[in-house]
Amino acid sequence: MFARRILGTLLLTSLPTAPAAFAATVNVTVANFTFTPRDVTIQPGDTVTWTNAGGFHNVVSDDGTTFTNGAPSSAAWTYSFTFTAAGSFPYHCAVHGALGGVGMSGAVQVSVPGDFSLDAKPDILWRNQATGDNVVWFMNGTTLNGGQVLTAVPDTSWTIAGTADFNFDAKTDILWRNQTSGANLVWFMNGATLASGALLTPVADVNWQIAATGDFNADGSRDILWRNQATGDNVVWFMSGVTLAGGAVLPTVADVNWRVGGVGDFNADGQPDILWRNQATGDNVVWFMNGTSIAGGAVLTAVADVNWTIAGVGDFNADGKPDILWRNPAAGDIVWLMNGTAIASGVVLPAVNDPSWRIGGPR
Ligand SMILES: [Ca+2]
Ligand SMILES: [Ca+2]
Ligand SMILES: [Ca+2]
Ligand SMILES: [Ca+2]
Ligand SMILES: [Cu+2]
Repeated sequence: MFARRILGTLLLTSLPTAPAAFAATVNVTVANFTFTPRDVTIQPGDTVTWTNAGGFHNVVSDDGTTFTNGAPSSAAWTYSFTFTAAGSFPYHCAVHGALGGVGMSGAVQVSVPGDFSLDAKPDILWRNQATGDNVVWFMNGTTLNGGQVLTAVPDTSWTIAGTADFNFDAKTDILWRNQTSGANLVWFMNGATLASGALLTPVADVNWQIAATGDFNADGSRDILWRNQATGDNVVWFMSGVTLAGGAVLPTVADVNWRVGGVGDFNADGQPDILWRNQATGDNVVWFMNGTSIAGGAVLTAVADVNWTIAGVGDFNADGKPDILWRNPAAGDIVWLMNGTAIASGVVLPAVNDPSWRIGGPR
């Protein structure tokens, strides 16, 4: 039924011409014998721009070939490089640093959020909220291509709240929130293997839920979007790795039927936008963000059947445009491959009818 409606929408809608993909830019300041921020985590297609704010410096990748701005200079130079491939790209200043993180050095980590198989494609992370089992589906685009059982977390107070790189190693980590104690935790992952972890600042009021993650202030650290499901308040935590470094209050959405479905750059301006779904009306809306300010918005195709929830946002077909993952335990799950805010096509995934299985990412 739902799939048929998607097809109908596809056939009846002439797709608008999408803007050229314009990915995010992260700025690094070069001054005081330091690159600031030293570590950044970005997605394929994103750009890093270095600006010399004082001193005799340059930028050269440790491998000597991927990128360099040329000879050291005390001019007020600016240099940009767009990272198309996933991976770790350490770099240094040839005058004041050296290979391997010595002296004046930094690193750019490029990864696809929600990628646990390290193929630069988002996978689907599942948690069973009845048993505490966790499983990742390795996806090849929208095709299920194997999977792996992760460490179980029998305490079902823990929910999976996000999937992104929080420790600057170009590998997606798992953000957890305990909906009883208010504790927050990141599992640092090595692919689909738990390597270590870190506690984040707790939030005792469990009306606050982690809605999604995204780099809202373009500093190369993934930030955390919170929504209070009692008051409708919305807040972004600006993170520095796993350290809370600041925050911003977003407009309140008092009607708590509106849930955040995910974060992605739906208008291709390089800034993460916020996808909303109203679980009473079935309406879907995107806020186009300028940092943490609303700069505009768009209405997406409504899905009147509120048994459908938005389970994640990720670029499943690697075209640089965020796609939308829908879950309905009664029907089977669907990926909307998006062209901006228009549905380009819909793909039906293998059905998981047990509603205890929740999708934890990509988000
Ligand atoms: Ca990581
Ligand atoms: Ca950030
Ligand atoms: Ca945007
Ligand atoms: Ca896509
Ligand atoms: Cu230098």
